[in-house]
Amino acid sequence: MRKILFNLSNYFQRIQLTFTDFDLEDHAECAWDYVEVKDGDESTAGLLGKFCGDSAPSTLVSTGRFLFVKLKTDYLNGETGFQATFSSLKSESQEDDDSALITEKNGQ
Ligand SMILES: [Ca+2]
Repeated sequence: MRKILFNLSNYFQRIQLTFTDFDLEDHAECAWDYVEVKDGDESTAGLLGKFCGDSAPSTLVSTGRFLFVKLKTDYLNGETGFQATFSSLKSESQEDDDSALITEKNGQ
């Protein structure tokens, strides 16, 4: 099992994860091999999706500065796995803060 926790230092950023290549052992409930993506850190986070098979999930975006990715594989029938890229996005609250600052400056 492999685990990756994206943890941005900026509280006002979100993480965008895009799968560029995806092939895991297929199963109707993804019981054997799968990627699990959670919206937050490991223990408490809500599930954004659990994926297997050979069609790449669509782009996922966290609501905050954490995104957790877990790859689980068993001892049989491995495929090539996955590749993904990530980038950080400004959250809406950051944009609100920016506009508040601008308003404040204009008012001086
Ligand atoms: Ca397997």
